[in-house]
Amino acid sequence: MSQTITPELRRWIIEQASAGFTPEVVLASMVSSGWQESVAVAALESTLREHLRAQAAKPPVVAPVAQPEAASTAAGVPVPDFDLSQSPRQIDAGDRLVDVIATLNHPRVVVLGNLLSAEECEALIASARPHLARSLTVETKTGGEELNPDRTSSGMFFTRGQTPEVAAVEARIARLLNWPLENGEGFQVLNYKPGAEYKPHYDYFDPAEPGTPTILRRGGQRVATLVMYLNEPARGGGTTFPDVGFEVAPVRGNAVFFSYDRPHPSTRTLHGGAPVIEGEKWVATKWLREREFV
Ligand code: PD2
Ligand code: ZN
Repeated sequence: MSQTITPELRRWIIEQASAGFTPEVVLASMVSSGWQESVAVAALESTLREHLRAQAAKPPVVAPVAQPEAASTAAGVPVPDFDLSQSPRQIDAGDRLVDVIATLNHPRVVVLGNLLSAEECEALIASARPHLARSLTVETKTGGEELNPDRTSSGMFFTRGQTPEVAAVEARIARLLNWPLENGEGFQVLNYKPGAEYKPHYDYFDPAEPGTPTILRRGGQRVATLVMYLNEPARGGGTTFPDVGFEVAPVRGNAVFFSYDRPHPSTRTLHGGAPVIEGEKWVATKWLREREFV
């Protein structure tokens, strides 16, 4: 029997988390009222993730002061990266030569050209398009959820290996980064119409948020992001890194990679999707976890 994750359920999950119930308690309560555990875990994870995003998009109430010592000075975890020790112009992905366009060390950012062929970009868009659903955002004043056409993109998730193109690109990424394919989440495809944007945020899960322990059970923290551009908006839609005044133009087949060895702003990986001004924007995002993502 299939069970549907309704807006009411999402609202209830956020209320429970805001009231201080741990994800385990919320999960147990859902299971005891008849939810399949796998559906309940998926509902918890996606709802709390959206909630984190909306929270991250809020302007800070006070200017950040000193960050906790341990978080900024302790050794970080291993993260994926490309072998760029010899400053190669191109790197061999096995089935394709990929261009190295630009690199930055802090934050660690690598811009790649020609990671995907035009045909792969088209195929990913075509197989994602029928499954797009508008992202929900949390209305910051009321805590309720609403659709905001100016500020949200539409999205969908592929599972790993779901289509031949997904499988080929995943294998390419695993080889380039020397990071196990199993440690990757399925691609998320986002479509932005004119006016849509993705406010600056961090991709790691905030350790202080109540839903984070549940999310981390599926493969640990996110440690890197690869945003792949599937088309080219005529104006706008760049990926921005506000801490360092850096912006990557969305060029079909290109990608921007960035890594974060700890879930902390000291990584300088605050990033956003600038508003699309003309045309539309399609991206596929790959998030890499510390361990196997199950
Ligand atoms: O579409 C983008 O440029 C973008 C910007 C920030 C995507 C993401 N974050 C993401 O998918 O996390
Ligand atoms: Zn992001």
